[in-house]
Amino acid sequence: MKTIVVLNGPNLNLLGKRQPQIYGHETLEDVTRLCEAACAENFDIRLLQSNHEGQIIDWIHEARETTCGMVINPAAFTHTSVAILDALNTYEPPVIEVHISQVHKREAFRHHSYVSHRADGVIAGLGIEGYAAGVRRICQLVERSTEAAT
Ligand code: DHK
Repeated sequence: MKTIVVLNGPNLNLLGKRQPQIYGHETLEDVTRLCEAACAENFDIRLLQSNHEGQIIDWIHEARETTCGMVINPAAFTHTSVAILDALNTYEPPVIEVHISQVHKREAFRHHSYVSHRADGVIAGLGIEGYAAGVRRICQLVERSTEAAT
């Protein structure tokens, strides 16, 4: 099994309850189910969420050795964290950045992303369906690179 890590930043533990007019009514458990349904055979999903920047950085470091790709919604850390960008720059497999909301239609401070300096793809505004699209893309990239190596 190849593991795809789905990392979530601050306040996403409240998904479904928090500003549902922006983030929807679905929960992080729904995101897990969606990601599991989206991933190809021989892949599994490890979904993690933390409100703490250092914890997310530690998980990125751990993921270097244990995962084949990453879908990350860094939430507010997207717009503030050089430290998460630096951690992602130590991670070699593909990275897809996801935002549930269409951040470019929102406040100007949400328009810049440090994580986009590293991400191989960026998805915004598809609701939680964006995570599934991210997982499908990781599977495709990993399968292509496996084929190219054989
Ligand atoms: C989630 C957050 O918590 C915000 O801080 C970001 C992102 C947008 C999202 O759309 O998933 O600005």
